[in-house]
Amino acid sequence: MANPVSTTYGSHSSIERIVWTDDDDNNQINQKKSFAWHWCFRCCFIGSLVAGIGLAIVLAFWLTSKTTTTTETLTQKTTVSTSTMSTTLATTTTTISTSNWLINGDGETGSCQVGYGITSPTGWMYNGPVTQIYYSASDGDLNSTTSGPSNRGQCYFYGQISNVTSMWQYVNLTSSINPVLIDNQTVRFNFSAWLGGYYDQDDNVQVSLMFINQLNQAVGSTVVLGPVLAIDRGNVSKLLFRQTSGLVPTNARSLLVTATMIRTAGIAYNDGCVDNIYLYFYQ
Ligand SMILES: [Ca+2]
Ligand SMILES: [Ca+2]
Repeated sequence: MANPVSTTYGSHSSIERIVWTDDDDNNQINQKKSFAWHWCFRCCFIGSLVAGIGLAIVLAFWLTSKTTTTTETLTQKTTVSTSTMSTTLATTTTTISTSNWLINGDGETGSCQVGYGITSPTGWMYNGPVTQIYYSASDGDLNSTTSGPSNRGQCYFYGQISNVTSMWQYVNLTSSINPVLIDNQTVRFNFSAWLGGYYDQDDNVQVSLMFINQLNQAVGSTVVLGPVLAIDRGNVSKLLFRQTSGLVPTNARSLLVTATMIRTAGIAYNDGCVDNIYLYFYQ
C-alpha cells in the first residue's frame, strides 16, 4: 500500500522480465529447431547424394555386365550359325563322281599284247610279267566271244609267265570328296571286277581294296574280290562278275587297289584273268 506504483512498477518489470525470459526461451527453442532442421536437411541431402552415387555405380556395373553377356551370347550365336552353314554347305554342294576312279581299270588305255610277249599294264604300278593283252591275241586265254562283260572292249589283264604277279594303284580320295563327309560316315563305295581263268585250272585273280588314313596306315577292313576258281566257271574259260559295296571307313583319305594273279596249275602260264576293275563312290 505504501508504494503501490513502485510495487506495481516492480511487478510490471517482473512481468516484463518474465515475458522477455519467455521470448528468449522461445527464440532459443526456435533457433534449436531451426538448427536441427538445418542439419536434418543437410544430412538427408548428403545421404540422398551418397545413396544416389552408390545406386549409379551399381547400375553402371550391372549395365556393363549385361552388355558383356549380350555380346558374348551374340558371338556364340554367330559362331554356331557359321559352323552350321559350313556343315550344310559341305553336305549339299559336294558331288561325287560315279565314273571309274581307277586309271585304265578296263585295260583299254595304252598298248596291248598281240602274241606271246609281255606288255605291262598302262597306268598301273606292277611287279612281274603281268600283261595287258588283246582278246584276239593268239596266246591268250579268252577271246571276243568268251562269256564275260558285254562292254569288254579290246583287252584284258592276265598273269603271263609267272607264279605270282601283280599290279596296283593308289587313289587320293580327298581330291574330290570332302573328308567331313567320309568321317560322318555318309560316303559309300562300289567295287567290282570281272574275274576268271582258263579251262579247268584254278589259276586265279584276287582284286583288293584297302583304305588308308593320313598317317599312311590301313583303316577299316580290306575288301577282296575273288578268287573265281575252275569250279565256279564250270571248268570253262570265262570271266564272272564280282561286286561288293560298303561304307568308306572314318579317317580314310586315300586307297590302294591291287590285282594279284596266282598260278596253281601248269609250269608256264599264269592264267589268272581280269577285266573292268571298277571303283566308284556315292552318298
Ligand atoms: Ca577291257
Ligand atoms: Ca596255268
